[in-house]
Amino acid sequence: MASGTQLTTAREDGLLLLRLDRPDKRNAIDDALLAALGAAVAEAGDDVKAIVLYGAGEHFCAGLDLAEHRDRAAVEVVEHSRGWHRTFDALQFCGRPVVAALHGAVVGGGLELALAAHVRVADTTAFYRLPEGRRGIFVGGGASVRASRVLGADRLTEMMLTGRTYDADDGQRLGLSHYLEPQGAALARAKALARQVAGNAPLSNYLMLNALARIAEMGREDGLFTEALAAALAQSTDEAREGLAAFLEKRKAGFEG
Ligand code: 1HE
Repeated sequence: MASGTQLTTAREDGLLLLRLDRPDKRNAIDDALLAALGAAVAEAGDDVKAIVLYGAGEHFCAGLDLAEHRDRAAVEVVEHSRGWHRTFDALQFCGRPVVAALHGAVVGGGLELALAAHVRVADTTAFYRLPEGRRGIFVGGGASVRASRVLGADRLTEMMLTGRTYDADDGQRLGLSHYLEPQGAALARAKALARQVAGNAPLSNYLMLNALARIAEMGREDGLFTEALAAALAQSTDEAREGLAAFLEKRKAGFEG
């Protein structure tokens, strides 16, 4: 287990565990924590098959560290926000499945971070809020894009205008989480799902992680054409032959990589 000042990393079978580790500050993200997250993702070696992201203490993450928030010129705010975008994009498109375990506050930039994960497992203590609109600021960590894709721009607008809180059941219903577990059980489920997903065929996983989000941004014709190319890539591999043979032979597929 390696402990930076704010992010603790550990390895467990092919999983890289990333724990936001500022529980006294509700895991608020300051520049150092953002940099540590980016570095941990960039330095993950080929032996990392999946990433599990979670928070220490009672909450997943309280978003931007407001103590570090100071008067910035507009151009500095743009640069700061673009830094969050780069880091969360690097996580989303790191080529490995990212599974987030959510509990307590999943708030502001914490929700933006969670939405960069591919699989989200919440426990019953999780709640979701975007308080930016009530604090006189705006989202800057990707919510306009990622939360809009999940909630729709209409619901996102209302959520930000009123600063309402969605509880764990709401979050599950709305797609902010994909799984809802009893209190304290999200991390174990997240690890189990990460192991399961990491066992898929590598190219098939790569395409799910990289092609689907991009195809969703394309026009219909381009999307369908790109899908056909991705299908051709996946279906002409040994892994596809193994996956289909395993189904027909009623056995578990064994993928390499
Ligand atoms: C913080 C932060 C923070 C807590 N930055 N220090 N995010 C927010 O507006 C959310 C602000 N936080 C909260 O609403 C609450 O803290 C929680 C609901 C998350 C948790 O409540 P609670 O009662 O468990 O904790 P607390 O007593 O409010 O806070 C405990 C300590 O954490 C306290 O510090 P202390 O030194 O007085 O003990 C808080 O100041 C500190 N703390 N949250 C700094 N966010 C790229 S743009 C992204 C834009 C945003 O994310 S804006 C949304 C920011």
